[in-house]
Amino acid sequence: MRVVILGTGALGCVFAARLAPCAEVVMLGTWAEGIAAVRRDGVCLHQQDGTRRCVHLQATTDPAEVSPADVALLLVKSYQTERAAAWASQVLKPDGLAITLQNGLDNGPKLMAAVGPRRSAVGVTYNGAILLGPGDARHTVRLPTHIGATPETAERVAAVASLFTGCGLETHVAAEIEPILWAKALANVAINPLTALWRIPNGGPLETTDRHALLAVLVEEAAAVARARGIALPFDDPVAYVEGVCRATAANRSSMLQDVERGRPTEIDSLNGVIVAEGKRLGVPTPVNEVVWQLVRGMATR
Ligand code: KPL
Repeated sequence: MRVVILGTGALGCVFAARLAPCAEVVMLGTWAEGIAAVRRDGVCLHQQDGTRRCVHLQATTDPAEVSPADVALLLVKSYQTERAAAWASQVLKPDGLAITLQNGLDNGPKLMAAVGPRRSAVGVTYNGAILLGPGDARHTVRLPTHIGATPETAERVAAVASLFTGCGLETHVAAEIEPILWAKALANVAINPLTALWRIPNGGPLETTDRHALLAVLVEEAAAVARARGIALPFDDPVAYVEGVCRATAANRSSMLQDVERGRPTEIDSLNGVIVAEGKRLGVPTPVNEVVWQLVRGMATR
């Protein structure tokens, strides 16, 4: 199977390095330094035992150099989805499948618009990683991935899930992806901005009652929006669920904290921004999400 990974960030490196022994993997991205490093040294992963393993594979900034692919995996930042989706449609075989595993609530429709519903799938990954340098990452959180299937995509999604699982990236096929997507988003709308604003790891929001109180309000507002949309969340207590994500990923630095530390734009518009917009549309108040959204938007980027 030829798998094109769109994105050279932390998770792009993790998926590329882990899938390379089982599939023909190509990394496609716009970050010239990241692509150059992979071409030179391979994509490198720091293991939990302290060793570092590099895998050589094709890496390019030019979609025209990529042979038609069975799978295009979107792991770019949510504000880069349109361009990545256009590239996916350029590199995919007519019966290929483009899968978004990105953070955010607005990637699926953008992907579908570019490649068509028969060639797109929405997924959710709980894997976490830290980018240490161009083409160099540490896989910090090893948790499952879920990919949504429709009757039209079921066979291809099952093949991808079995490939990923066989390569050590536990992946499940989901008949209903929306509840899983929203569940993860509830964690992201609280953990990501709070860890980025306070510069703390994922376990930090549970450390004081003040921090926890803000986490709980963010989650409750977002859960109210999800329920108003008719999403059947896969738990009764959203705050307890997000506390569990904080504990399971306690030492990880969230992707938004890593973005802020690098002076890069964040995914806040696709997270709290969507909660605020959906809240307005559905008549659900989201004042705390709105303030946090503006606070993160106001942070300086280089
Ligand atoms: O998805 C994440 C992220 O950092 O973006 C969590 C679940 C918070 C793990 O770090």
